[in-house]
Amino acid sequence: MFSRILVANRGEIALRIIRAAREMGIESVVAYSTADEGSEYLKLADRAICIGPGPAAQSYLNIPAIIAAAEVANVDAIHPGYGFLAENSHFAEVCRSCNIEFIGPSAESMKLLGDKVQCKQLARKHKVPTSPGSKGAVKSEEQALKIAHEIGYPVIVKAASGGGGRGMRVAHNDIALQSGMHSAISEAESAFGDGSVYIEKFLERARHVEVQIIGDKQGNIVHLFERDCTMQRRHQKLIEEAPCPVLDKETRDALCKAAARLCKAAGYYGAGTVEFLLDDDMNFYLMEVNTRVQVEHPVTEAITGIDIVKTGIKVAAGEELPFKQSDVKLNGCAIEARINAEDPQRDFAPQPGTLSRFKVPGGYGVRVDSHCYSGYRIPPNYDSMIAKLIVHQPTRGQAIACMKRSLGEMLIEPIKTTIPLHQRLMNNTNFVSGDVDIHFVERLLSADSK
Ligand code: MV4
Repeated sequence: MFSRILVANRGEIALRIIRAAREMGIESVVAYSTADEGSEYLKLADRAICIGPGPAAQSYLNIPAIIAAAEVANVDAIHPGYGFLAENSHFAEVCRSCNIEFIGPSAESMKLLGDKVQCKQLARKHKVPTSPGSKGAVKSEEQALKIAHEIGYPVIVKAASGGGGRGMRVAHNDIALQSGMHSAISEAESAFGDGSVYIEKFLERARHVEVQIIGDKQGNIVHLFERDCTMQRRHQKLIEEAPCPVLDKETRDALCKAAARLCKAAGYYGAGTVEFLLDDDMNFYLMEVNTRVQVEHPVTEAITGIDIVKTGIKVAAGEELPFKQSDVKLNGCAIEARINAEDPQRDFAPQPGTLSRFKVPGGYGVRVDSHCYSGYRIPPNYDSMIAKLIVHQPTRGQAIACMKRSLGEMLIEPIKTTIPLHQRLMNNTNFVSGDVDIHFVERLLSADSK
């Protein structure tokens, strides 16, 4: 096992990793930017090393600075958390070439799965359902129109190197497809330095359902069931829950097995997530694979009793998975609400500033993952998530009741947060009955302004 690891991230996920390391008897060294200087979570690590100024490009994305910190601290491994460098295969390669383990998959499987065209080809080869569309990258406008006429509108143009909704265009007709192709290509070129795009049938009413998987270097892959992340806005998830409330046993089994099969085919190890769209007829289609630990991993930890962060560290150190697929049992229902420092009244504008009061709920089945406290200053440089409130109860109805009670106890002052929106959603009849799709929150909010 590792003696010491570097945490190349900040905020709640840095704290999550520091805590896991401490419980495992591993020393943690946390890298931080000057914008995070003085933050309490830094004191919970064994050591904190400043890697640069506030802007992420000069600190949390600065590979030479992170490697220098890792060398100075003499760590055995680097945990990238999520965001920043977590899905950067070049970073994984650099770490390993410096004889520092990257806590995550191989650079090869990151590259393979991170390229959506290659990922989709691998999926088709292994009978993982995908939305009908181009077999590979689409090179010309004529080719795009031909495919659209074969599969029928609406279609979606996606960047091969995209993800999380970046570099996508939906088209309902030829004219929109022609302009959508051009804007998707130029957006992909400037954002990812790779202008390859592909086309598929656009599913109009679907849920976002994703499968947690974890693999070891011996080639074992286990799924930890699914999460439903349908409640999102502008590709930012708001609420995640496990299991998916509308899935039957047979579909769940097929979905989870398909995800594990795809990861096995990619030679995957570490924690990962296979994202799908699920339609009303219980058909599922691969969207993309996230080769990292995700924000919403705690709901899966709750329903399986498996610590995903600790298991990820163990497999990175070369240990075999300590459980088999048949050991993994789905227990109860868990819901996570992402508490963001945003003003819903001002189109969710970020709310940096100092928290005069930060009081979190507790009690049976309640978990709060946050690096915040009264007196904490939210820096303006990073994303606005300040806490995750996770509840776990035997049934979904009880989980919703527990979430309402917990949201009611949470006191965050003086800044605006997404708590009132969560309270509204927990009382929404469509959310409660499970009658929602990925556009639900945006439809609800746009109805407000009418
Ligand atoms: C889709 C889709 C419908 N049909 N693909 C969004 C992020 C990225 N992971 C892929 N995404 C989608 N892919 C097909 N074939 C719907 C989404 C999607 C979405 C699209 C437009 C506006 C909002 C959306 C929210 C979630 C998912």
